[in-house]
Amino acid sequence: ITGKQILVTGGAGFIGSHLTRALVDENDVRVLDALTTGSRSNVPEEATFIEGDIRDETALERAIDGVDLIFHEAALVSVTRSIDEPTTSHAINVNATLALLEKARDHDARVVLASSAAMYGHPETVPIDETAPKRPTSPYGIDKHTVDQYARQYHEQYGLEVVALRYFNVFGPGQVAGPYSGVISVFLEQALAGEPITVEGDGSQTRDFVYIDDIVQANCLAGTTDAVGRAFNVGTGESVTIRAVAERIQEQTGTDAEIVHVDPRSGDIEHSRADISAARSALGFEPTVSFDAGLEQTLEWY
Ligand code: UD2
Repeated sequence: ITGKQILVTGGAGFIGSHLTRALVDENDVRVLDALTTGSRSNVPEEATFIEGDIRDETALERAIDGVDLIFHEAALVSVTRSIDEPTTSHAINVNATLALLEKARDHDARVVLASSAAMYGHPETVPIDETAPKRPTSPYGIDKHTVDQYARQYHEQYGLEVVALRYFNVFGPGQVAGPYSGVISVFLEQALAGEPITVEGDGSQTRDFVYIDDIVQANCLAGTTDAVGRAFNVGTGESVTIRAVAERIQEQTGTDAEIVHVDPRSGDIEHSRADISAARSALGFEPTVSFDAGLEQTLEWY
């Protein structure tokens, strides 16, 4: 993407900051971020930083005014946190996103929306294609399902150029571990600290882990595609068990940390693996980083 006026919401966070760094050389990029989980130091100098919450309509208006392309990455991203705080999840993931779509409509800006595989819930079969039943098992999944539908609606009703990207499990450098963070960052921190690696449940649950560079690739393709008004899975088409993730991390870090099993997580999805044929054919998306290579690069970041 070149020569565009771009807004990245959540641009100080894990996914948003990688995207901002990829865009900033060839475009005018603004970042809107409340710095609740993101950090200012993630935002490159060349980007214009606006500190503000996407729930604040004044901040949102200021951020959107004058842009022609929006990557909407700001969200409450944790499934567990959404179960603890469903109204906060709804306010951020649904209400603020709807306000953003409305402003994008006013300003005729394209929106690339971070949607999620969490909307599928427990799939009947894997791999999961975009037409699979949607039975989300968490407020987070319900919220992402809702905005994914609004995106399509905004295209059909108002002709807004919208693309929804249904991320599977994203990982990579810059994903900071915490109680609400992605499993790979949690396991890596535990392994490096020599603390027990906490597998929730028996570890037989599977996930399709997609490396951050490929998420950036998908977003850049969505920013210019003609295939607007659609939603695409973004994963690798491969999956691994959580137990295997713990073991790979044990090996790659050379830690003495043991793998322990703790209570399974409520609302947890058993199996998840993307069918990415739609993204391949319509966007030209092709994952480039294997799970092991991605893990190595993530480890180097620590
Ligand atoms: C991730 C994303 C979510 C959404 C979804 C799409 C994060 C934080 N969440 O939710 O935003 O896009 O993927 O599919 O990235 N686990 C352990 N031990 C731990 C932590 C987690 O065993 O210490 C397990 C957990 O029970 C689950 C799996 O690892 O089975 C993945 O958990 P997660 O929180 O990384 O991600 P997920 O799939 O709930």
